Amino acid sequence: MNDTIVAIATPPGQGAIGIVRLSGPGSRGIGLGLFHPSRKGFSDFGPYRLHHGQLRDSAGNFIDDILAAWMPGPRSFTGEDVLEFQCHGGGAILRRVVEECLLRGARLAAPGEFSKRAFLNGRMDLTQAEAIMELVGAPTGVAVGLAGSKLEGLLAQRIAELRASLENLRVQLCVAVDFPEDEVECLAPQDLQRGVSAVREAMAELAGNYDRGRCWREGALVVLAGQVNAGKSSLMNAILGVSRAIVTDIPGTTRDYLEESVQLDGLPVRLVDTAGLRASQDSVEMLGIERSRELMSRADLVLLVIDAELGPGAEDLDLAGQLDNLLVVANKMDLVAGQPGWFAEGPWKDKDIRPLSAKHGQGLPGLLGAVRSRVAGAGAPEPGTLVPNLRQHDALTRAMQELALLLDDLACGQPYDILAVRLDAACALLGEITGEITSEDVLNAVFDGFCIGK
Ligand SMILES: Nc1nc2c(ncn2[C@@H]2O[C@H](COP(=O)(O)OP(=O)(O)OP(=O)(O)O)[C@@H](O)[C@H]2O)c(=O)[nH]1
Ligand SMILES: [Mg+2]
Repeated sequence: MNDTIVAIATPPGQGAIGIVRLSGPGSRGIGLGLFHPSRKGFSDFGPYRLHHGQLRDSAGNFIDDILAAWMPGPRSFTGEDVLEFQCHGGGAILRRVVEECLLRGARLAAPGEFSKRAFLNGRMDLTQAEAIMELVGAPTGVAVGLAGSKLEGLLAQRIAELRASLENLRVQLCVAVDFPEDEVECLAPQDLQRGVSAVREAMAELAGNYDRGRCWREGALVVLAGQVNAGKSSLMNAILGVSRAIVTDIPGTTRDYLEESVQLDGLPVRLVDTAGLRASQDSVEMLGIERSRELMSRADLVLLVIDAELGPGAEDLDLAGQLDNLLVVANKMDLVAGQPGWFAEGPWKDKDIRPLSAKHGQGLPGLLGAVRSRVAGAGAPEPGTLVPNLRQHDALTRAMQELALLLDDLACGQPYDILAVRLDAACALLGEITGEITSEDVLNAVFDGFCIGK
């Protein structure tokens, strides 16, 4: 990390301002070489201030009129010397500034390299670094709040508390192992059992926020599926409020899937219309049906659209037997009088069936309410809820597994030194979440997902 990195920190396209960011020991020197101050008597960048001037190349050619912000380490984002040029926001200008920095010895930053340096220099833990990504990508205000709590370090704090509880138990175990003869206070098996169970429950609660929070963060995947001509595309259009998907009375109209984003009362949803299911010999249609099935397997919720007048077919029965995350939609209710007989038949009578007319809109608000409550349960997570991401959830789950094994071992009367190994493993997994204990692979996996300039 002895070199100086440079990147455009603002998104591509035109904007009022665009920022080029430098970090590393050469930042100041590179900046002074390019910068021509407008203030007389300027001799150097004063720290934590904005300096007005022009950037010029070595031949003295004008590049841009800018503000330079000088943030010497360690009190900077990366913990290193950081210089930012606030230029006019045009791609060619910004690329030109970066090129001039490269000519003066900087190196182009890798994706996420600024944040990685911030982490390695102890300016933030791994959960905070990940929170930057989540904050930038947040689709809704709720998602901004969830990312914000993590950026503030509240998740790291919670993990540290859990880890401290385990380490405390670990110390008491060691005392029992190391000084068995002494009269020092020794942890009784039932106290160990109680202590470990309490931490495990707290971890389970945290891990449980993952699924609920994920939908608010990334959007829930809701897939419209069912037999040909059931009215899936009509429902897609009705939900979107625009005629997005082609609707005809020809079975097999939709051949490839269509995805659109909508918000249901603040809940971000990725809504997908799929090719209708039927036995087909058409190779294109078969590929489409394969995609429909793949999407259903990943969906948070499948809306199984059934033509209420025709009733369910073999494909519908299959799906109803296979999928739990299913909401049955009885469409074309405008064509039937009263409740169709099949509602009360075997596989359907216990299902939540939503009557609808996609064509005329009756039943739509009720259906959307049901979708929202099926996907988001009790509603948006309260502000301050700590929602782990996939990586964090995975480490938590593995730590919980270690504790479950520990409790089994304890019940079998295994000696304390064996139990201590399990406690260590669980602590290490918690340390992986915040990055206190971590491998280069984990770090690369986290920071490679960032874009350049972050
Ligand atoms: N009467 C009535 N007709 C409907 C309703 N919904 C859809 N239809 C009609 O049913 C036919 C098929 O509708 P689509 O929305 O294309 O059906 P789909 O499920 O997308 O069909 P595929 O793409 O072929 O799988 C069209 O003629 C629609 O106008 C409804 O609620 N009532
Ligand atoms: Mg269709």
